[in-house]
Amino acid sequence: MSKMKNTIDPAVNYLLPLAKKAGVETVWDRFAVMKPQCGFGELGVCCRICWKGPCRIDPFGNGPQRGVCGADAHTIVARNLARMMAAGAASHSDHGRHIALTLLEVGEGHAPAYRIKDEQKLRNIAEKLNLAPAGKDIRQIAKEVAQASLDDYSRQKRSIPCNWAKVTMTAERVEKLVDLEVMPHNIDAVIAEIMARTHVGCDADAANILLGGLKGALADYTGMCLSTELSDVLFGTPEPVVTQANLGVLKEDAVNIAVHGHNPLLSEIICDVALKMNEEAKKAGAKDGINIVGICCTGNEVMMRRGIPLATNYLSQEMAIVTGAVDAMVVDVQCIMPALTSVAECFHTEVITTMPVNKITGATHIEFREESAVESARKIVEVAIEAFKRRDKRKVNIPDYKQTAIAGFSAEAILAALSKLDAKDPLKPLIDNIVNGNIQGIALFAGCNNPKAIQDNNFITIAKELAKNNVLMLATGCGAGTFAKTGLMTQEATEAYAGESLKAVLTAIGKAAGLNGPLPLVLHMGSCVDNSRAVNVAVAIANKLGVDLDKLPLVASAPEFMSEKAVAIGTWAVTLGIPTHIGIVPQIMGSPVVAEFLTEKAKELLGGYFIVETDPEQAAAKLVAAIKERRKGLGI
Ligand code: SF4
Ligand code: MSK
Repeated sequence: MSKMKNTIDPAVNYLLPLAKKAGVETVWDRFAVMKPQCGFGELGVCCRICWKGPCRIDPFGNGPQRGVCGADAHTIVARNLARMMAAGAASHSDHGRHIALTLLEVGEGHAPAYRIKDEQKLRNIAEKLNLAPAGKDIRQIAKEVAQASLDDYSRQKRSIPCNWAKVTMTAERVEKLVDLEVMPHNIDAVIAEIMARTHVGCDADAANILLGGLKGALADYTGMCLSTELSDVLFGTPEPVVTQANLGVLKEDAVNIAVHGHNPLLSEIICDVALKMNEEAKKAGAKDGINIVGICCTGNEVMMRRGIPLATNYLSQEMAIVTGAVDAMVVDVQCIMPALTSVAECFHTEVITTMPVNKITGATHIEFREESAVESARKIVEVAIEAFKRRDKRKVNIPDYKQTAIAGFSAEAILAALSKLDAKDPLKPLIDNIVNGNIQGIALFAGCNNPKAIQDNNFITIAKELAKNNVLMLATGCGAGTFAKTGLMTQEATEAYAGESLKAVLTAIGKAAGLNGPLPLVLHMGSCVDNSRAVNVAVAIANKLGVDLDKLPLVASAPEFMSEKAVAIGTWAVTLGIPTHIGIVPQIMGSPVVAEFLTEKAKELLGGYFIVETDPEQAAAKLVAAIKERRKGLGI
């Protein structure tokens, strides 16, 4: 039997044999020895919620059909799933809280490392949140916006929806979600409610638990919206920028610092400080000074705002260290493999953790605090320079693979490009082209990599197929990393893969916007939290057409997802009315009730629904069919 390929990334394929030779264990090695993975876990029918368990339900009906307390497969699967949504919401929303608190500090005149970079955006947000910003001092507005955002973590009145959820959806969707009682009033309370209702002896009705889960997913959405928008205020709203992606962006003659994780509060300051420490790096023998590169979503954050090259995405983070050229890998929160420190043992790389809630055994911990951000960043860069001095040149193997990538298509940047075609009504050219069929629909690619799929392959296969079918594509997270690494975020990719009518539209917009050719085939919208940017665009279109999101020819796909955050994102996409494809079999199949709820009942209730398809070609066909169905519904 032939072994399944691990990846289609040429840089990773170059490095894997070197890792093996050096005795470095990778994510793929660990995945291989984990197989066969537990069948009960795969189906979601294992319960460890109390210590009368663990209990597991026999999926074939021969063994136990209830846990010791009497919970059946449906209850167990629904509880496990809802808890994943709560964890996803907690992660994104904690990130959001961190940003909102920093904005408050800036408004109060503390946190000297930060400032308001996009005043206009702050004013627009204040308008949106009905804070009457006219005539107010910008720092006062910052305080009020921060406070209105933090209210979404503390409101006790259940009848008042979260500010950010309410102002970022269509009015019809808000009403629907309020009626269904899934609209969050307080992010933290909703997460706590999920944990409470899934405690032993509580909610045992699968559908009711799932509704609780939807509320948790919407809490995730809320945290994500405020996180994205307030990050733009502090660090600037992304605009298109040309950069490069894949491990070939590492430089042999530079101190290479990889920033990895999610929160721009840290990486932005490191970038600022590193610029000023180039001379110190040169004195240490690095003739090219300091080279910052990004990994995962921190990579997306600094790529779209600063044009910092992206080294790689989730699954190949260890490979960055295997190049032997990374002097420091600086991590904050989420999606950081604990294995990094073991890989680093074979090299000179310093893995530096920075957050009090995120330490890794074997890493150097340099705590990062907003009030002393510059000092921490300086210390981190100094450690990287010291590590560079210890670098073993014989171990350096930088793969000669990198691609051009155009990043930074925020909703504002897309509207700005469109306004060159119609200054008064920027959405009109886009909507006209959707209505006349030149653009058949819009697809948002999101989510991670997962060793259960060949790395990057699902993303690329589906995208090429959708391009042929004239679907406009947006991407975030590690999916965006995939497209950046593989050259699909370029004008050349549009020429090569877009269907004729899509190509004509992308060319018309690109030329009007002053590019010497079309827009890239896949538009880079940012990190995981930036999925809300795609919702901004979709809601603007829906409002203009006078319909809700569940009528638009809009689909989402997370073809290689793995994280709890991705579970939450996929679920809020469905809850907002979007058909959402997942390319990894979800751990819910042990309950036909849960599976049916998410793939069928959700459609009746919310308009959105999950499409589960592991074959990328079939998945593309199903996404195109979903778009066609929506077009038919609109009579276009
Ligand atoms: Fe078993 Fe019920 Fe405890 Fe779950 S909650 S471990 S099913 S006894
Ligand atoms: S980092 S959640 S692997 S997208 Fe946002 Fe990538 Fe998924 Fe993490």
